[in-house]
Amino acid sequence: MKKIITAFAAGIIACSCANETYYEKTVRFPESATLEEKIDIAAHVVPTPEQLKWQSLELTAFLHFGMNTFTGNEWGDGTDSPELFNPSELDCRQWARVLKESGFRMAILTAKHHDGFCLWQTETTEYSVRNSPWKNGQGDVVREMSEACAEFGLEFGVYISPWDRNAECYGDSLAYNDLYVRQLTELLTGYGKISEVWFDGACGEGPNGKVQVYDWEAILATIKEHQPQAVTAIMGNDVRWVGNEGGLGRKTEWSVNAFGPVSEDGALEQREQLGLTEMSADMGSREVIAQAQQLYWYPSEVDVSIRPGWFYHAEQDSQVRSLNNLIDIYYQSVGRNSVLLLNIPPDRRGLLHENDVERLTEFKSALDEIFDRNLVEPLKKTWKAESSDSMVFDVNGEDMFGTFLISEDISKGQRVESFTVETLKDGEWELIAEGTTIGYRRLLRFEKTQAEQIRVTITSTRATANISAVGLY
Ligand code: FUL
Repeated sequence: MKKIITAFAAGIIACSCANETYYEKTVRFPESATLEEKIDIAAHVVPTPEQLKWQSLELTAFLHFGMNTFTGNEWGDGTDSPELFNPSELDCRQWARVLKESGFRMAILTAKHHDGFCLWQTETTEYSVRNSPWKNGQGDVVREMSEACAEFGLEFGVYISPWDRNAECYGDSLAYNDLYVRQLTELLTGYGKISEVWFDGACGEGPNGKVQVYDWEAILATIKEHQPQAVTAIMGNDVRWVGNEGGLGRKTEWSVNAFGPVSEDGALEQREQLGLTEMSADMGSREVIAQAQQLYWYPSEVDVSIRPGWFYHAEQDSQVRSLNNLIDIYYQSVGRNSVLLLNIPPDRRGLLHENDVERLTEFKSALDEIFDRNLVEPLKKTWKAESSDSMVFDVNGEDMFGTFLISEDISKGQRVESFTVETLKDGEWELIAEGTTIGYRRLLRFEKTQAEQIRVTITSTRATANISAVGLY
């Protein structure tokens, strides 16, 4: 039976389950902790239920749509006339249907990008769909998309840029924080369930030359109040930016790491002290933990666009990423313990363009084909592995395979530091693949081969590993 207690001690939030103690989302090490104790604590940091649910979605779509779609910009300066926003046949049901059919589980819409133009009927600014010719100013893209997501069974999220190049009060910190919280509140209270709120990190100076100081405490509290199940990303405190926009996750990806969210007390100081940035290759190794005072469950999200731009530009119609490239990105993101956030920008008609739709259809078929049949018998129960434990799986000796899949039950933390995969052919074991971290999912690709058996060895783990799935495709 799982006994959960919540205890507060020196900033530690703990939950005791049977005889193990788990730390939800963050832990501060006792001053006296040895490295060995720190590693054991690291192995018991677990995601919140919301982070766990988010990770299991695997594929999220990003929809960059707004003023830039009509001006051809990537970043508007907030002066373009609302008159320009006029999709001729906007159909959010088409977006949701295509995304659902392509295997996506959530869609995040740019309700407001840096130009400040709001895609919903806001009371906070004149710079919105209300003053556009689209549907005589009566339209609401956020409403249409939230309803379409509900209809097609997708989670719905919003991108609301903190940086606002239209708002006159931007840079007057108190006034703008107030405006921003009101905008968020409208989105969080008027459009049903919101599952992710995406705050990007881009920021500039306001018209008065002042730099905006965001009130993250108030912003995050607003979300907790109205949509407690939503995760917050990037400048938020549940989901971390992977550090590039090229679709490349780390081979060694610790969801439990020393790179804390900006909103957490002491996190920025620790980043500075350990020299960590979003781009750091290593945020969670033993070497980093040895220097850290605090750890976080702060998993990575890989955001990348299917086209060169984040917004739709007709001249990029022929530059939709190739199928092979998308498959590589899948292996480099979902296959590297991350969620893939793939941007598919609707066009000026207000539709996902035919070229993108075709590529998404191919993407779905290709993944279905790769993962069609697991050649090893699935685990019947969690494999509890200590360092150097192996498990052997029968394979029929005839089928070709080139992908290995392994997962940890991350509800009990992320623990595995390294593992190997060997094949048995004609009485000889041969190493065909090896990896470091596993986490929610690790996929390894190798040259297609056959074998009578495969042997999986957990070569190093921080505590008993909880392997929940093994697959061979
Ligand atoms: C960045 C923005 O500046 C880009 O325009 C885009 O929205 C990307 C996803 O995030 O911070």
